[in-house]
Amino acid sequence: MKKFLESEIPDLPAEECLFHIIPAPYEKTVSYGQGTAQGPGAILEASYQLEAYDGISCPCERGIHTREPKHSLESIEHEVSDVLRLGKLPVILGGEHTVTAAALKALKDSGEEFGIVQFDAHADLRDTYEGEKLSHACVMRRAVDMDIPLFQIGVRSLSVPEVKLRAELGIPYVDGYQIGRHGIPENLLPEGFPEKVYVTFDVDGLDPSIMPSTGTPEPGGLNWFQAMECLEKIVRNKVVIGFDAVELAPIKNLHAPDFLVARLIYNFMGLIARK
Ligand SMILES: [Mn+2]
Repeated sequence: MKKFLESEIPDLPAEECLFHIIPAPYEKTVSYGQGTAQGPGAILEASYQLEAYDGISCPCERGIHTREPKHSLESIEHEVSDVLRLGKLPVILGGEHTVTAAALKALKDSGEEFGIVQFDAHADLRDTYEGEKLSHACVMRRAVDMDIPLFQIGVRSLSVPEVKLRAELGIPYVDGYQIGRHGIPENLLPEGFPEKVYVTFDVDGLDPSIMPSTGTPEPGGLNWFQAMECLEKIVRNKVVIGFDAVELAPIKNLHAPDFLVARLIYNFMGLIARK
């Protein structure tokens, strides 16, 4: 696999790089379209087309180190732990959404107090899915089980038990239709949300018109500028301790969505690096 932005970045030793990319081509429980195992490779390949200058600055000057791909949840967790030990910022490239559970476990074990901001079309709050507890459709439920505060952005597909669970636990959210009608709220995250946040970006949170390359697309998602506005607001008010981009299932000969994810990651790095 290629390295993120390898064509442009200064050659810094790994331990000096702020961002540590962990490719996680894990795909076990995908329910509809397949192909997320090809996600990390496609993102890294597309990153070759990025410019070092993101429009405002050169985030790559802070160092981007791409690690070897990790294929199991255990090895992903181990890798994230290692990045955290170095005091650096893990960036996980999925793979199905389940990989987030591995990252959260590593963060939790490191003793970090944090909340999760989830971009997604789906709530992912089912207790089990097709008999599986560690499924992409259950990943945020596992976070709730770990007592990690959760905020959901762009959701528009939920089961009735998920709606009930949200109400029962008071899980805060700004759903797809709210964003469609009113845009991004001035104060995005609720008051009292943890100071440190992990951001999990399921690409199906975006509208299928710009993100067709995903297994379970849903109409009514975020557009590019809405996604950027959310990321800006998160970085402005919180400390991002890690993030992932998951569920990209590349479509052959359709490069725009792959490039979109590479660009989204790089812009997010820019916001973090400039803070
Ligand atoms: Mn998801």
